[in-house]
Amino acid sequence: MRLPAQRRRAANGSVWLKYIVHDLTELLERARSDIAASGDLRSLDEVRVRLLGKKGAITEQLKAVGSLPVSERPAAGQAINRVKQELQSVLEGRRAELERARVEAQLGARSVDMTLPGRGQVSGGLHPVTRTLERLRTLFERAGFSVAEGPEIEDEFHNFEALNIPALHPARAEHDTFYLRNGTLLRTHTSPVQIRCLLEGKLPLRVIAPGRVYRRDSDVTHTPMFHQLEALAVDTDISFANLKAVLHGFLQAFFERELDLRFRPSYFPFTEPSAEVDMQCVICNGAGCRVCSRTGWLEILGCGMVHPNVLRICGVDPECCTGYAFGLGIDRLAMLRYGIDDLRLFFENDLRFLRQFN
Ligand code: 2U9
Repeated sequence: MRLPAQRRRAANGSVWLKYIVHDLTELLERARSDIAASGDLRSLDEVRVRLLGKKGAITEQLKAVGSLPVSERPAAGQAINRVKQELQSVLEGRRAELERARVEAQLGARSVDMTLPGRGQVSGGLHPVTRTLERLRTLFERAGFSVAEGPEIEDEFHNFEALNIPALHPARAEHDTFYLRNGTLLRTHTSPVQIRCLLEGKLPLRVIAPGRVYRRDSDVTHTPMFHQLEALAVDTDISFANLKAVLHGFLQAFFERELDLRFRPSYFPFTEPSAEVDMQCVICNGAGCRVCSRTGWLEILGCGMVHPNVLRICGVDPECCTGYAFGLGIDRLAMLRYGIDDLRLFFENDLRFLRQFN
């Protein structure tokens, strides 16, 4: 079919210049080939606008129908609309094709290899000192001790005086105390916790007090904060023999082997008699090595019978009750158990070190 009035208008350079053709069949063919040649959604849309847009070739054809003789108008209108519908469907088909290709290209570029192992979650673990503390807790609870806690900021009475260390007593200097304001201080040992237990007045008492303690001390074997565990048993018939038996049983359970102990007389203001305890070296089994300075023995804890003055200050009559006490460094036990030779490793938070305990 011939097309109406196009040539004239095309000479003005309108967008449908490209589609100036002699009949609709030719227009349809050209449009089909342009649609097929559109390589992406954007160029396809340009073709759509050239055909069906406000000034598109088809739209102009429809507008020009009015200039035909009345008798020819219906047939021309129907023919143009058929072509319009055909083009709309071809455009939609190509649009869907290009859209699919775009999605596939995107998926291809960001391909996911489902066979790769997942990243997973790195699970944390307990710090070796915490693990050691938990182990100590379990062992002592099994032996009938309860666990007590108390403040890390203390006063001089609970930290010193009640422990038979009055003001100006030389032992105060040994403790290298961090003094705070208003007569408070960072506790230098966990003994004030047991003092508070005794002051509560409930006997018999079998208690352990683990926790952080603070001293102005820093070198290869000392850190300003370290972890201590102290134990206290007070009852009507407590003897040094009980103390020895409990210590022997505890150390053998902790290190999971038979161990010899030796008690050397010592002095602490809060116990009398007092002793320092060495155990057979767990590294060389007593043969002598670098860790035990070739002696075969490791200094492991201090102990003694609670000084009568301490009992009296806490309202316990030393004539009817006796008690034993001992104290040890948890960090040192952890070092021996895990074979660590530098105390500072526990406090540097180096993940390469800590992950070994997960
Ligand atoms: C009360 C009565 C007595 C606690 C004791 C020790 C001996 C001792 C040290 C071991 C290594 C501290 O961590 S360390 O530096 N401790 O030698 N501690 S007897 O005696 C007490 C505690 C509380 C009421």
